Amino acid sequence: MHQTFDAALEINLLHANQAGAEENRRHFEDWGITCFNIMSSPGAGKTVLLERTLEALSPKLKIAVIEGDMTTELDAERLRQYHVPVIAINTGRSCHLDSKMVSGGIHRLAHEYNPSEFDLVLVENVGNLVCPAEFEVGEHQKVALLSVTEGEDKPLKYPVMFQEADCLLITKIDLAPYLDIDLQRIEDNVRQMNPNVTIIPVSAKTKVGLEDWLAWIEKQL
Ligand SMILES: Nc1nc2c(ncn2[C@@H]2O[C@H](COP(=O)(O)OP(=O)(O)OP(=O)(O)O)[C@@H](O)[C@H]2O)c(=O)[nH]1
Ligand SMILES: [Mg+2]
Repeated sequence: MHQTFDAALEINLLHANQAGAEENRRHFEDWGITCFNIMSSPGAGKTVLLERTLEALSPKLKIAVIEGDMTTELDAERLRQYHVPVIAINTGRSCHLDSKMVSGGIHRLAHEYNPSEFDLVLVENVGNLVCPAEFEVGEHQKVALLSVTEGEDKPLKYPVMFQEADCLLITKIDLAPYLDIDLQRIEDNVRQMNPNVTIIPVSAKTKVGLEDWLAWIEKQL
């Protein structure tokens, strides 16, 4: 009885979230904005990747960031140094952004700026390899990061994130020589979950692979 009730509640929750995500996407499209939802475990390198991305692209593209964190504005403050609008959303006890929270961020962006001026909105989700993949926020593409330090088996153990991703970045590849890790096995495990996903190995530290990531972004616009 309880299980049926819980399942029905979860379905309603996801339906309501989906409707909100579609409304957010309509706003983005009215304004000519492409939106990426960037997701990973805590510490896989989302904010550093955004720093390198803003450094490279913000001179030629008009970019805004929606930064999801449970309690702090630490990541938002890091990204504000790149002179782009960064809308910080604290999710409190929630382990992911949902479409309603992002809708609040979109309204703040539209209130403070002319949204039609933007080309790209980058949403950094809360660090979590499970829940963010279930809740669309209105993005056009889902970008997942998996760092080499997390282990080759993660695509098999946490499949939804890898099934949902349009682009999968294998991050921190500069650390691979110091670990007992097989990059090819990571790729094979990702492909087992999602045969057509774009896979880009990168290091934000040495900048290896960054050109491929930037080229992928430009292709989506
Ligand atoms: N060696 C190395 N370290 C990296 C790389 N990218 C990120 N890091 C380090 O990994 C740590 C976490 O990076 P963040 O960018 O803060 O990770 P995050 O995914 O934004 O973390 P949360 O927002 O807390 O989920 C930091 O100490 C970074 O310096 C990389 O390419 N190579
Ligand atoms: Mg971060």
